[in-house]
Amino acid sequence: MNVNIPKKDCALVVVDMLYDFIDGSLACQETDQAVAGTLRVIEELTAGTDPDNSGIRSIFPILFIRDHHPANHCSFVEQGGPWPPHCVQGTRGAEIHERLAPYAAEDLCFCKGEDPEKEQYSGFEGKNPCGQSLGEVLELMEIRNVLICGIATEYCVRNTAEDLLKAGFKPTVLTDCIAYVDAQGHRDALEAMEKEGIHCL
Ligand code: VGL
Ligand code: ZN
Repeated sequence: MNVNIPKKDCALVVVDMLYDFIDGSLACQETDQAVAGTLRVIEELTAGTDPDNSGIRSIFPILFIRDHHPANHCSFVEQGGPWPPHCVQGTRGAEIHERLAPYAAEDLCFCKGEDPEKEQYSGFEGKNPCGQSLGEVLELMEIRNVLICGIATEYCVRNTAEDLLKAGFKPTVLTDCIAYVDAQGHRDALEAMEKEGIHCL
């Protein structure tokens, strides 16, 4: 994919590319393609533009969202919620995919779903280790254009994109880089997002 979007004022947000959504307890569909697509996009966005081919890659802001639940989270079936236990703090299932993890700076990782009583699909209010939210950090970085990839289209990707739009950012969902729970749900979510004014590229 060619991301024909100006890199100026732009960041990539990688949503929930965590093992439980990739191959674990809540494994989604098309996750291998989504991870590979995300790696391709990162390669493109960080490709060096230096004329002497020094091999130095450019800096491009990449922010990560992590579903990060306590073991008794309300969204788990045992607590009456809809999901099997997933992304429990301290487990492999809550870790970022190993090919993507090298790009994840600690202060640009935002955890959500940490309150046992609250479902939190959107990454917008996710918090980094300093307690800053994704929205706040994007503001501080003077980012306007936000590319979004990740899992799952119908839940965290959609909710994050909608919150970004509401807050005045320009979200673009990268459709080669997202995975989903249900194929029809995925298509419906893309259609709904387009109608709302979220660019799906
Ligand atoms: C998600 C189901 C449960 C998501 C999180 O991030 O899309 N989906 N928890
Ligand atoms: Zn969750």
